[in-house]
Amino acid sequence: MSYKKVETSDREELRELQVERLRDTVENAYENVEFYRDQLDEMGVTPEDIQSVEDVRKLPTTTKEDFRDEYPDGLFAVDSEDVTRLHASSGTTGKPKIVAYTDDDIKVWSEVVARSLAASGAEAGDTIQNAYGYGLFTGGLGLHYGIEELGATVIPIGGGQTQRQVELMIDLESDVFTCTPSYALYLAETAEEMGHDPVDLPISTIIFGAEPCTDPMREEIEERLGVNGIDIYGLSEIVGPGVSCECHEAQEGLHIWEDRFLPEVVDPHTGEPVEEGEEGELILTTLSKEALPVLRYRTGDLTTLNYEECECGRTMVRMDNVTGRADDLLIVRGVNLYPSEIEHVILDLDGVAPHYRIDLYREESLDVMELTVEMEEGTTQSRQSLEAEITERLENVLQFSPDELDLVEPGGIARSKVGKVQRVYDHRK
Ligand code: DLL
Repeated sequence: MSYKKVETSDREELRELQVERLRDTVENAYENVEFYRDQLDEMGVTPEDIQSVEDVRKLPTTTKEDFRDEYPDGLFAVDSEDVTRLHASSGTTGKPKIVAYTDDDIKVWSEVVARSLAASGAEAGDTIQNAYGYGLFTGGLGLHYGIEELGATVIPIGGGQTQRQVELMIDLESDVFTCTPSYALYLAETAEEMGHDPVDLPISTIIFGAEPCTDPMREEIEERLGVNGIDIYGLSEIVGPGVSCECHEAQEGLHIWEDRFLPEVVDPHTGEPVEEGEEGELILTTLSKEALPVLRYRTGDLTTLNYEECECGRTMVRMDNVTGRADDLLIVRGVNLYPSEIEHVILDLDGVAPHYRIDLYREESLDVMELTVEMEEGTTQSRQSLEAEITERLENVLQFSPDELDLVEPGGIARSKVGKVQRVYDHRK
C-alpha cells in the first residue's frame, strides 16, 4: 500500500505538478542563490522558460566541485535563521559538502523516507531498529524522522555495537533493520558467533543503502537472515536517504519520488540524454527544497530508468539499483571517500613521498582498507611517528582511519611505466 496518493497518480497530472514545482525551484534558485543567478543570466534562461519537464535541459548542471567551491553555504537559498538543520557529506578535497534544511524541508524529507519505508512493507506499529550512523551523516537522522513519521517505533541505536544490536533485536522483537548491506552480513556473522541462527532473528525486512549492493550480496543477505532485502537510495546533496526505494511487491527497481526529485539519465561523457532503459549517469533536480534548491545535480551514480507500470500500483519511475559510479568515489563501510582526499591529507605531511596505494578488500563481509605510503628519501622522521601522524590527520580531517597502514622505504611502491598511475586497487569486486 502506498503511503501518499501521489505515488499512484496519473502520469499526466504528475508531469503538471513537476513543471510547476520545477519553475518554482528555478525561481528560488534565481532569486536567492548568486551562483545560479549568474549562470542562468549567462545562459539567458529565466524561470518563465520552464514550460515543460523537458525544459529542465535548458538549466545548468551542478557538480560536487560546485559544492566545494561554494563551501560552506554559497548554495543556500535562505538566511541562517531559517535553517533548521545542517548535515555534511564527504567532499573532494577534505572539505565536506554542507547541506541545509528548513522546517518544511525536514517535513518533506521525513515524508519521502516514510514513503520508502511503507514501500518496503513496513507499517505503523512496527519496531524499526536504525543502525545507520547518527550525526552529520544523513543516514541516521534521515531514517529516524521517517520512521517516526510513519508511526512506527524507532530504536535509535546507530552504527556499531553489533552484539548489542543482536541482543536488543531479540529482546525488543524488532521487525525491521536499517543498515548498509555490508553491515547486514556482518550482523549475520556476529549472530552466528553468539550462537544464534540468523534466520531465527525476529526481523523480517532489512532496508539497506548508502553503498552498492550487488545481486549476489542481496541474495546472501536475504538467505542468511531470512529477510526481505529492500534497497533504499539517496544522497546528501539532494536530501539524504529517501530519494528512491524498492517496493516489496516487485523488488525490481527503486521508485523515485518524482513529485519531489526530477530524474534524468545522461551519457556521463557527453551529458546528452540516453534512451529509456539505457545505462547512464543519474542527474537529479530537487522540486521542492527551500534551503538548498539543486539544479541538475550530476550524482556520478550509474543507473537506468524504467517507466513501465509496476505491479505494486505505484506510477513513479523506477531506477535500477546503483552498482557503479562515473567517477572515483570509494564507499568504504558506508563512508564516502575520494582517493584525492586521502592523497591531500597524506601528501601534506613532511617525510612522505608522493607515492601511495589504497587496497580495498572484503573480509567477513566488511570492507577493509589497507593504506601503503612511501617514506621520503632521507627523512629524519621515524616510522612510528609518521604512522601516528598519518592516522591522526586522517581521523581529524576525514573521520576515517585505514584498517592497516604500512610505511615502506623510498622506492617501495611500484611506479607506473605507461598510462595513468593506478593508486586504488579495489579487490572487493
Ligand atoms: O549515503 C544517504 C543514504 C543513507 C542513502 C542511508 C541510503 C541509506 P551520502 O553519504 O551523501 O548519502 O552518499 C551518497 O552514496 O551518490 C551513491 O554513490 C551512494 N549510495 C547511496 N545509496 C545507495 C544505494 C547517503 N542504495 C552516495 N546503492 C550516492 C548504491 C548508494 N549506492
